[in-house]
Amino acid sequence: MRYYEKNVWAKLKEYLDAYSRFLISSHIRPDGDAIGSALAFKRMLEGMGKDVIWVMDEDPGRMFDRFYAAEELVIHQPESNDFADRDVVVMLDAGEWKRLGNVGKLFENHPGRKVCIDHHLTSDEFAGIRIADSKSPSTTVLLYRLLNYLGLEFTLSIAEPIYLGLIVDTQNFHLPNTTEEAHRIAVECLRAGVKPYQVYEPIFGVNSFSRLRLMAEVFRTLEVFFDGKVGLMYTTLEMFERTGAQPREDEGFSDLVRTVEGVQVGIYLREDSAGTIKVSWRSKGQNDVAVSAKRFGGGGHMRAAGSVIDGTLEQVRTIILDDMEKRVAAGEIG
Ligand SMILES: [Mn+2]
Repeated sequence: MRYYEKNVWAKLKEYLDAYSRFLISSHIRPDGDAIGSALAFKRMLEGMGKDVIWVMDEDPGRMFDRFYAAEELVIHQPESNDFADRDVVVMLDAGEWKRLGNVGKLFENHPGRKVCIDHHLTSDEFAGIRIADSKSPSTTVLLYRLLNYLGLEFTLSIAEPIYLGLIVDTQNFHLPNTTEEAHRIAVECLRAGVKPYQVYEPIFGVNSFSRLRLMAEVFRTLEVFFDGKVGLMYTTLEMFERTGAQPREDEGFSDLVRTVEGVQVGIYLREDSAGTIKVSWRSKGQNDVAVSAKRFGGGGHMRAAGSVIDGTLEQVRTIILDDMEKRVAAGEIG
């Protein structure tokens, strides 16, 4: 553990010692790290005798079924949940309230203490504790560090969600964010009883028929620009309808654009609703796409960032490509 973290862990421990009712959440369209960090944190706190409610803005989807029991999660109903009795609200794997969807508004206005544990570059300012390490491969790695700091037992029920966050955010230990620590924690997870195949299979080993049909559609839209340095593809509402794909079945499409030979920045646009486009940037090497995402009101990491932009697909495609054209010309992308 790096020494600078001792202070923040000590501050967090003060909260853990002083309070007993926690409300935790992680980002919308949750991935393995969002689910894994919430579950690991919840179970760690429960092991300490705390009362923890895990709330999400939406159902995480079937692919995460094996990782938690239905009663461990509350899906937020803005009309009926206010969680006023909670002492502390904790945002995991997200740095900005808006990344929690409607839960974010609830957290931002909540009278309780506020905590954020995250590894993204962008974050909201708020009074409370912010534990953010953008060099950490996953948020679950931060929770492993916390567990060690607190001297808690590394049980299978905590190890499995930590491993889940690790394999999803490093894409099975191959992205540049994969560190020695990531591998060391993986070893500890296996020692605690995690079966890698059982975690891998529901996440990476299964494609629905409708997802593969959607994939056939999205590849038809693939284009490259600026001497092949930038790749772009998109999906429309109509494609989802035609293929029967569910909203989350385009997971990983943005990463596929980046695999095109020569492409430095891969962009994936998804029409979320008429007039709202989700943009995902993925890059290689030193190409920083968080810069572009921030320019359009979004955020993320250097090599993986996103934003939601109002406009038609054609309008958003034009402004995103304009930005790329300027950045390629300025030597920022290449
Ligand atoms: Mn993450």
